[in-house]
Amino acid sequence: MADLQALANAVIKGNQAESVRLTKEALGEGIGPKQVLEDGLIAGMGVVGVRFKANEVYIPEVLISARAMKMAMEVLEPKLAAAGVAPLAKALVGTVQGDLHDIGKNLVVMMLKGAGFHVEDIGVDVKPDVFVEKIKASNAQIVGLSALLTTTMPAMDKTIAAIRQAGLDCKIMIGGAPVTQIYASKIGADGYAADAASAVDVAKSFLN
Ligand code: B1M
Repeated sequence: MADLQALANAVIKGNQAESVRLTKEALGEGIGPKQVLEDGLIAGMGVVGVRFKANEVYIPEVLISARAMKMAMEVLEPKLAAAGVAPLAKALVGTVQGDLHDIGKNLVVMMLKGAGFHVEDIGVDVKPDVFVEKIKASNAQIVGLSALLTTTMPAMDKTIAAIRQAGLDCKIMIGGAPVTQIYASKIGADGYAADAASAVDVAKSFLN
């Protein structure tokens, strides 16, 4: 009998083979893909997020768990689509113009995916008009901007202005080492997250 707690534990431990095996086993036994996702994979990544925030695990462990989740998702995704299971929301995440740092942004992408969001990663050095174009194309409800340089923080301001100017109906969250809640409020962002796990909390708060 498939054990979704064991699947969650496999994700927590970052055990790719076991995550894939248990996902296949659960589906094979007729457990619905939504339940496998929520009680297995998302439950596991949720624990990783809580431990990361509490400094009980660090970036390498998060990356390893996210990799295990990704492998299992490859098995699960077609079944979710066939069952008509919708993601929590569509999110689009990028590093702003002039900035090439992407390690933190990639973590945010992984944690959001791990929490059940559909995420489009539009890369680094993204110009404001490209954000606008991609949001229009994807209908993303949540947009995440990352910046690691004090010199690229103003690009966040410009990007938010361009998104608002285009009249797009989306919530915008920002983050990155030099960014603060004070700055987020100043430039009109809807939310700020200090780390990748908190980015999930902020994204979920936008859903209410
Ligand atoms: Co750069 N760099 N770098 N660098 N680099 C810093 C950021 C710096 C602090 C180093 C230093 O001087 N001590 C400094 C910035 C100083 C400043 O602006 N105040 C700096 C500089 C100056 C530069 C260059 C200008 C150096 C040069 O060429 N003279 C240059 C700029 C290039 C450019 O972007 N145009 C540059 C280049 C690079 C590399 C390419 C070599 C490389 C980036 C590789 C890559 O990302 N693929 C690099 C790196 C690795 C760093 C350090 C060492 C590490 C950054 C990192 O990945 N941290 C960094 C010094 C440091 O932090 N110790 C430094 C780990 C990552 C997980 O953390 O990105 O903060 P972080 O993400 C966190 C949170 O911030 C948050 O969640 C993440 C995880 O919890 N978060 C979000 C991030 N984005 C978020 C978005 C959200 C929410 C939360 O919502 C959407």
